[in-house]
Formats: sequence, C-alpha cells, structure tokens
Amino acid sequence: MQTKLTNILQTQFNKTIEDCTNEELYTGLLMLVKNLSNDRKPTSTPRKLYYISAEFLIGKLLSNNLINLGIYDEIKTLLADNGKNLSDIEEIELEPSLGNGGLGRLAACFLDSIATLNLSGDGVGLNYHFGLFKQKFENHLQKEEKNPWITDKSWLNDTNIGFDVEFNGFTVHSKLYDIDVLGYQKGLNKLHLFDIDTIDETIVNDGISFDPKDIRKNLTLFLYPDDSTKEGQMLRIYQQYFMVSNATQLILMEEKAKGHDLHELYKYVCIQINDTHPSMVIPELINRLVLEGIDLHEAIDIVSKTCAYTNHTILAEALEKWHLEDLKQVVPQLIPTIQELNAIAKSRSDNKAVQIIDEHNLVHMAHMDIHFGYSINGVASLHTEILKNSELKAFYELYPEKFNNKTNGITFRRWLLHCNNELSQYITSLISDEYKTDATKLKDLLKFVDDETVLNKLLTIKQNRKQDLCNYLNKTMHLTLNPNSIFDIQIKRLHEYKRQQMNLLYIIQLLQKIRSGYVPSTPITFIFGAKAAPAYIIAKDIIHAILCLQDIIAKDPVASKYIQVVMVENYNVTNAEKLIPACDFSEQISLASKEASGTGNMKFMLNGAITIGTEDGANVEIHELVGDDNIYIFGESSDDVITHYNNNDYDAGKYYNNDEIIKNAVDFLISEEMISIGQAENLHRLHHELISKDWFMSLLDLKAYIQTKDQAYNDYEDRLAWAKKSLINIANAGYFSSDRTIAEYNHDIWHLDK
Ligand code: Z57
Repeated sequence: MQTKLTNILQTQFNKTIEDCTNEELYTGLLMLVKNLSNDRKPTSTPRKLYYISAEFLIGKLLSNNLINLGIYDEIKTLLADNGKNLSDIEEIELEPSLGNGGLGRLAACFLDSIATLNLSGDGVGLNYHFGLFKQKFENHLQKEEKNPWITDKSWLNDTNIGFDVEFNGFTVHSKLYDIDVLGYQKGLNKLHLFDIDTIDETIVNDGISFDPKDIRKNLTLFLYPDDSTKEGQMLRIYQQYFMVSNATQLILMEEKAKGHDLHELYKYVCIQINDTHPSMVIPELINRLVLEGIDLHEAIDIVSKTCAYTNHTILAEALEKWHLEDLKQVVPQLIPTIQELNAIAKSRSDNKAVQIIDEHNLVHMAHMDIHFGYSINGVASLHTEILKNSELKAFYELYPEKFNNKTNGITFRRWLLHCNNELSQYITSLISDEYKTDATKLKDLLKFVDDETVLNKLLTIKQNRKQDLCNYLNKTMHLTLNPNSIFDIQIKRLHEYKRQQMNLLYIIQLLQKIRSGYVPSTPITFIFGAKAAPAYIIAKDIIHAILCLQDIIAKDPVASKYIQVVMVENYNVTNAEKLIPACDFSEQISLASKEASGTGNMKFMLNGAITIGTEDGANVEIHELVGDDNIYIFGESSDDVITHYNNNDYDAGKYYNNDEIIKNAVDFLISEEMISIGQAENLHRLHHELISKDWFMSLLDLKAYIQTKDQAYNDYEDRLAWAKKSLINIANAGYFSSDRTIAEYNHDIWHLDK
C-alpha cells in the first residue's frame, strides 16, 4: 500500500506523504481506493436486485472503504509514521446528506451488507445537489441552509449513461453518476444516482428557497425535508417519476445487454420498493414492457412477480396518496395503466379498504404496491403485526402469503469497527474477530459477565469515547461538557411521535426539583440532536423550547452544577458516529405503535448504552434479547394506545389538571423565565398543543417515564453492575447486524443466488 499511495502522491503532487497537506492526502487516498475498487471482482449472482430509494444516507465514505478493503490499520499507521492523522484527513470529506433519517440510513446499511454477502444488488436513487438542509441555530430557532457536498474530488464517478424522461409536454435528459459500494473483504456493487445537467444551483435564494417553476433547473437540487409530513407535492411527483423512469430504463438496458428474455424478467431481476416513494416504478415498468411488444396483461403479471415493497410507517400522513389529477398533470402516460390496475384490484375484492383509486380520486401508492408486488414486509416484528392486524388488515386477509417481517439491522463496519475502534479491538482480543463476519459470535462475550477486569475495561472505553465527544463538541461547537456526567442522548428526527417533548418535560421537572433542594448523585448531561422539517411548526417549537432551556440551565448557578442540556447543531451521520459510542443512556421513547422499528436504538446497544424506551418497534426485540434487567421499559402498550385512538378517549387536559408535577413542568414552558429568553408565540403554541391535543400522548406516559429514569440514574451509581448491563447489551446486539437482515431478505424475498 505504501508504494501505491506514494506513487499516487508523487504523480499528482510531486510530494511525499510528509510534505502533503491533508487535502492532498485525502485526494490521494480517494484515488487509491478507486484504484483498488477497480481491481475488485464485482458480484455476480444469477439474479440481480435493484433497491430503489429516494434516500441513501451513506455518510462519509473514506474510512469505511478503507475498512472494507482491509487496509484501514495499515493506512492509519503509515500516515502516523509520517506525522499525519487519519481522522484529520477524514474531516476534509463532506458528508453527502442524501437522506432524512432512518429510512435513508437503512438503505445505506443494506448496500454495505448486500455487497458483503457478495450478492448482486445495486441502489438506485437521485443525486440531490444540496441534499437535506443544513441546520443552524439562531436566536434559539432552527434556520435552514443549503448543504452542498459535491466537489471535484468526490466518490461520484461519471458514466456516459443517460436516458430521456418524459413529462407532460416536455422531455428531460438524465445523467447517471455511480458510487462504488465495497463490501467487507469482498463484493462490489454500485449506487446509481441520477441527475440532469440542466440543473441550476444559482436559482437558490436565501436559505433553501428557490423558484419552483422550472423543473429542468430545480429537479435534483434538494431532497424533500419532510420526514413523514407532506409539502411541495408536485415537485415530489416529478422527482419520483424521474427516479423510477431512469431506474426502469437502466434495468431494461442491463437486461437486454445480458441477452435475457424480457418475458422472463422476474427470473433475473428483483425490484425492492423502499417505502412508497418509488411506487410509480410499477406502472412505468408495465408501460415499457408493453413498448417492448409484451401484451399488457402479461406485462402486469411480469411486474407483479418482480416487485416487492417495504413499509416503514403506519403514520397516515406518510402513506402517500396522490391526486389522480396531479399525477395526470405530471405523467399522463401512467394514468391509463393505473386505471387498469385499479380495475383489476376491484375485480379481486370489493372491499373499499383495498382499492387503489378511492372515491376522492386519491391514488393510494401502498395499495398499488401490495396488489402488484409479490411481497410486503414491515421492519420490526411489532410493526409487521400491526400491519397485519390493523393498518393493512384487509390486505392481509386478501394476500396472507405476501406478508412477512424483516427486522431492521445496521452495518457493524460503520457502527462499531469504525466509530468505536477501541471497543472493536478489545472485543477481538476477548473472543477473536469472527464476530466481524458472524455477528452472533458477540454472544461469546457473555462468558465475561462477572469478570471485573473486563467490566472495568468497558467502563474505561466508554469514558474514552465520552472524552472524545467532549473534545469534538468543544472544537466544532465551542461547547463545554462534563465528561464525568451521565450522557443521556436522544438523537433522531424531530417528530411529536418520537416525543422529544416528553424528555424536555422530564428535564424541566428535574430542574424544578433541584431548585427546591434536591441534589442528584451524579451530574447528568442531556444531549439532543434533531432536525425538524422546515414546515413542521410544532417540531420547530420543540427545538425552540429545548434551546431556551439549555440557556436557562446554563445560567442557573446551582442547577448548572448538576445538569446540562446540549442540543447539537446539524445532527447527521458524521456526528452520530461521535455521539453514539459516548452514550450511557439511549432514549427510545416513541409513543408505542408509532415507531416502525428505529435503528439508532440498535447502534446505541451495540456500543454499550442502556436503553430507556417504550415497547415500540425494535425496542420490543431488544427487550426480549437482553431481558428485564438490562433495559428500562415504561409506558402504555401498543394495544392500549391503539385502543385510545379507536375510542378517541385520550384527554391530555386530564393528566395536566390532575397532577402537580405534570402541570408545573408544562406551565414552565410559558413561564416568565422562558418567555424572557424565547419567543412567546412559539412557547404558547407548544403549551397549548400539549394540554389540548397532545396527539402523541406525551402526558400519558410522563409519570412512568419520570419514575423509570430516576430508577435508572440510581442504578448507574453501581458502576460494575452498570458495566454488566452494558456487556449484556453488546453481547446480544448481533441479531441487529444488517448482514442478518439482508440474509433474510435474500432467503425469503430476493433469492439472488437461486
Ligand atoms: C423514515 O425515516 C422512516 C419511515 C418513513 O415512512 C419515512 Br418517510 C422515513 C423510518 C421509521 O420511522 C423508523 O422507525 C424505521 O426504523 C426506519 O424508517 C427504517 O425502517
């Protein structure tokens, strides 16, 4: 490697490693990785998967690619020997922000595992120039800015592939960029990102606003920042059609090149539809097969045997329904096909719940996916059960054989080997490195549950990560954290169902308790990281309240000795990699039934944090694996919550009026103290929302949450007992490797190796 790298640096810059700047070294390493990728054997299973997704939240790629090529340690040492630091070089790379949250990050973990299992499977998505917005805080409010990430030295490779994509009355020509996806030790696939070269970055005004009229100029500028809430619908339809038309043309081009008979497309190709965003691939592929001379009904049959759909939410606002009229305005060529699919669906069932086009002329994209795909899966076992028994009950009765569960997973390469190298090496020293390719081997750690040397070492490693985080936040955000405090962390998109507001109310009541004399045994640092969709008013009000509270506590001479609130700006993959390994307490407190799975919960567990959570999403499975003593579970069950919704009997006011602690905490939001720092309008709106609607029932579980957390902080004091819980969490995290998830997708849905 040394010769390879020095040769590159010599020809590029005429310099030695020692003389290069970090920028030059970054460029050199990028070229080295690209050269080594070219030498790698691409995957070649008999069947090929196309994973179509509006989001691929891949994170920075340099270190991960070095790890997957098996040269990370060598390069790190080589650089160190020449006075250079790999992590300084990593900082040169900009994070591509091509995703909102869990769904996008899951797609990235999946690509890593698909390649690692040596399966042929490419990602297909869009090359958003400014990605998701960059978050800034100003006057305790979220401000959005564009987030450019494409530079001339990037992982994107030009291709000379491009297709015509037809919209109502005009045609655009696409251009494809590819990113190599390297598996761990073996496997090479591609992430295909489509773009158009008429894009005009200069039409973006202040922040993230732009002229919406000219599709040719704005189509791939931004990723839609609504993680589950809707806005900008027409442009979304344009983006989605652009994505799937390109995907379809790419697939057909590759299949023809392989000489496959399109009548048997389903024998060679499998299309995974990631949430409903790519659903138009169904009518688009049908249309294009018809253009190839295949009869309409045969085309429908072929597509039905090729497409599979993953559902990621039961939140009604995230289940896309497009107005037929709007679709007609953008892609009139799909309308007759969608109408035909609707007619077929009707002939299969007269139940109104399963129709594709409803009486308001809304096209239910998920319904089309289920009728005309061969598999539908949920992303955690509770979520799949809810789909079968309530949300999609009528479909389950119609097609029971199509339903299956695939509990989410995460790639251990990024979320352990890279972000917590010291822990990973220590695990290797205890149980060998077999767990890197067979994560279930982590169970071998259980033989050390009572070994004090091991437990103390785990505590030391955690302390090291906490110190690293302190240094990082000090350098990047000028924050000063107490490394000896408990790190309690909630990082995820801001959404009422995730209940950051409940965490906030906990902190407020603790502040009030401290002000009346209570002294916590160990100081606590409450860390938040969250972006709110720019149009999601209440979510932004919650951020506002957290930022105000951060200030109030920092200025309180007594309380600041015991508690600190820190809201990290611009939460993204890069800072997640610093936050997760430093965490003692992982907050997974969604209203039961609402979080389909969660994947942050798995990353925290793998890094030895203890979960405080509701019985929701994959928390249920974490609980089953680690047992009652190694997780803090509280709150009403998913069944009870669903019953509250069905009976419409939840009354936030009742909880507010009948409990002093709840009332005082909620009223603090509109206290003199808060209003003098923040905006009265925002704080009153949040206060009003909490006591009148509280749609996601944060007051319902608040008391149980307070009790459970107090107990957990108490337990933290026994350091060895705590370390034991930590070890048990790490040892049981193997199930959540995305290698396991992908093996299941392959076994039950894709059959890529036949
Ligand atoms: C998104 O990140 C998720 C679901 C959606 O429907 C959309 Br839109 C975006 C998330 C779920 O909220 C998580 O619970 C889940 O873990 C993740 O998708 C991956 O499945």
